[in-house]
Amino acid sequence: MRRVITYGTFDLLHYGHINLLKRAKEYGDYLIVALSTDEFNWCEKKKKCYFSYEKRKQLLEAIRYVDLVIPEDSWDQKVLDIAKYHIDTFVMGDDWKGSFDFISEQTDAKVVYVTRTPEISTTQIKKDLGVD
Ligand code: C2G
Repeated sequence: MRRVITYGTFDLLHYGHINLLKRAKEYGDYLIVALSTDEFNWCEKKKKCYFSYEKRKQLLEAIRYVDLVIPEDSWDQKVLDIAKYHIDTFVMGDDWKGSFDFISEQTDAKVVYVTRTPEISTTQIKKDLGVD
């Protein structure tokens, strides 16, 4: 079984995220999503989520490409996650290109950056809705 992992906040969930998850799943048979906790988002990413971790987890678990959702509560957990879950491929959108190359040096996992869906973002959604 080829195992894939990806990381993110996924709030507000939109089709750019779905594209990412679909593309990530194409690299294997089992996709794990490490979902940023509310605390990690607030303290480390300065992001205030609209949906709580539990609600974002519920949404992700309903997506056909996703097999398991685990918490992301540290920038430094990736190498340990890859060992713990026997990950073959680490996938992120290419807005992160280069940021996680160290993973292929420190683990046997392949690092793949897939094209980010250009025209959609949570920031854009909020702007279009006239909310801050
Ligand atoms: N993404 C995308 N297209 C978009 C928006 C997001 O492909 N229009 C991808 C991002 O590149 C990322 C994933 O969807 O791979 C999740 O995006 P976010 O929820 O914004 O997560 P981020 O803040 O990038 O957190 O440790 C890594 C971090 O947790 C990543």
